[in-house]
Amino acid sequence: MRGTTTLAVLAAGMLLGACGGGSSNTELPLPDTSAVAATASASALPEGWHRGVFMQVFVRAYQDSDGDGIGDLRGLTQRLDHLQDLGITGLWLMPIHPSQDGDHGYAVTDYRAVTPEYGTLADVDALVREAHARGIGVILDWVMNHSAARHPLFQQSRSAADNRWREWYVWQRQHPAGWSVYGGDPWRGTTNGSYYAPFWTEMPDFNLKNPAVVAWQHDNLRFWLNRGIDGVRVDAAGNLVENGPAAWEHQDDNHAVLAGTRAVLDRYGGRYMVCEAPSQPQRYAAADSCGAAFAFGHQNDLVAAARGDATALARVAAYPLTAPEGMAAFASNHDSFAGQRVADQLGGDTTRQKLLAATYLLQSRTAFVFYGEEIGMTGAGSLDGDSKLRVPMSWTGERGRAGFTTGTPFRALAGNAATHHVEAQQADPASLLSHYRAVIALRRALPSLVAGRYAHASTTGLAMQFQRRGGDPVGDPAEAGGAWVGINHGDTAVTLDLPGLTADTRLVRHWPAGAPDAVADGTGRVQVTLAGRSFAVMRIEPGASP
Ligand SMILES: [Ca+2]
Ligand SMILES: [Ca+2]
Repeated sequence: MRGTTTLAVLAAGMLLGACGGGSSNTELPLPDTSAVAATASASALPEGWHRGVFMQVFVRAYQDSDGDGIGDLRGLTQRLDHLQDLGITGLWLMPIHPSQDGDHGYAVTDYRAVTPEYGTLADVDALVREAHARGIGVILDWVMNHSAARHPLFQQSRSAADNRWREWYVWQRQHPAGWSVYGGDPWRGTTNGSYYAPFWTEMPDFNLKNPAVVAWQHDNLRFWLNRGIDGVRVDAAGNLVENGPAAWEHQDDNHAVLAGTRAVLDRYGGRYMVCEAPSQPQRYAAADSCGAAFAFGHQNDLVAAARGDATALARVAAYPLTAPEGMAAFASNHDSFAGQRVADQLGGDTTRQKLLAATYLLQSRTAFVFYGEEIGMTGAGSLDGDSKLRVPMSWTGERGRAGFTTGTPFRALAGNAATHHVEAQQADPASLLSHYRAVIALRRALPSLVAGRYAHASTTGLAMQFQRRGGDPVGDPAEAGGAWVGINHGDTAVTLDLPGLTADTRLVRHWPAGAPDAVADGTGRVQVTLAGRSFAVMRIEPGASP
C-alpha cells in the first residue's frame, strides 16, 4: 500500500515539477530537483538498534579537529570512543547542511550537502562507517517544513508570481488577516505577495500540499539513506501543513506527510524516525503518523521530581503506563522552551542529576541524552537565549579551550568547564559520567529494562517504584521475570512493598553493588528499603512454585 502511494506521489511530482508551467529566473541559482532512487537497503545495525540510548550532538560544539574553533565531523569521529564507552548506540546530529543561520543549522540552503565548516560528504561517510563499527547508528535532523530564504528554490519562488517554483512555498497575493502563530503574524509581505514563515522571516515554509515538494523531499531523504544514514529526527512535525488561521498546527495532513516519509525509510529497513511535536507528542508517536516522538512535557516532570515535587513524581511514574511505545524520553535539548540544561535546573546537585538520569534511562525504550548532560555541563552564564545551551563540550580542564579546540572556541565555554569535564570524571567511579555509564550498562545487563512492559508503577512520597516485565530474549512469555526499579528522591530511607510478585520470587540485586538480594515469601510479599537519595535495580526471578 505504502509503496503504491509513494509511486503515485512521485509520478504527480514529476508532472508538476517538470511540466508545471511558469518561468524560472535564470539570473538566480537554479535548484537541484533531480530525482534520487533508492540504492542501498539492509541496515548495518542489529535489529531494534534504536531501542537504546542516543546522544544528541550539536556538531558545531562537540569537537574541533582543525583549530578553527568550530566543531566538525572529523572531530566527532575522533570522539566516538567516548560515546561507545558510555554505551551510546545512536547519534542524533543537529542539521549538518549548509545553512543561512550559521549556528543551529535549521535554515537549510542545500539539503544534499554538508556545510564546509563541518567537513565533506566523505567525512559523513567516514563518521557513519566508524559509528557502525562501534554499533552506533546515526540519524540526521530533517527539516522538512521550511528552508532558508536564501535556498535557491525560495529565491526563485519569490522572484515572480508566475515563477515555476512559486507553488513550492506558501504564497498569498493579498496579505492574509487574522493569523497568529506563536503570538506573531506568520505572513511576510513582499512586493509580489506574502509568504508563510511562522518561525523566522528567513525561514519560509514549504508548500507540503504540493506533491512535487513532498517528492523532492523524499529524493533528498534517499540521498542520505543511500549513504547509510540510519534515520531522521523530523523538525517541526506539528507545523507541516496549514489549512487556515485556526488550523495551522496538528492538521491531519501532517500525519499523512509523515506516514509518507516513514514509507521512504521503511523501503530501506532498520531505519528510525522520531518527531518533534511538543504540544501533541503522543499523537505523532502513533503508527499512522511518525511512529516515534519525543516525550515533551515529561522532561519538565522529570526535573520537578528530581527537585522534590511529589506530584510531579507521581506523573513521572504513571507516564509510560499510557504513553505509546514510541515515546522517546529526554531531559533537555537544544531549545530553551524545553528547559535549561539539567545541571542548571538542578543547581549543580550531582545526586539529583544522577536520580533524574536513572529515572528516564530505566523507564524508556529509547532515550536521548543532550551532549554534556552526562558530565553535568551547565550553559554559559554570559550568554542569553538558546545559544547558552549550545556551548562547546567540556573535554578537559584546559583553560579557555576545554579540550574542544586548539584555537579559539566559536562561543563561550560552559560556566563550569574548569571543574566539570570528561577528563576529570572518566576514572572517578563516583562521577556523574561513571553513573551514566553504569545506568546504561544496566540496560544492557537486563534486557527487560529496554524491552519489558512497564508495570506496577507507584509512588510513596518522594520514592517511586516500577517494574519492567518480560522482554528477556532468552524467553519469558508469561512476563514472570523482568526487573524492578526503585528511586528515592527523599532525604530519608523508605521501605517499599513490591507488588505483583509470585511466591518465592527472587530479587537479584544489580544496583547498588554489594547490597543483599531479597526473596518473596510464600504469598509473594517482599519489601526493599531504599536509602535516602538513592536508587536500586533488581532482577526479578520467579520462584519455582506457580
Ligand atoms: Ca573545525
Ligand atoms: Ca508548514
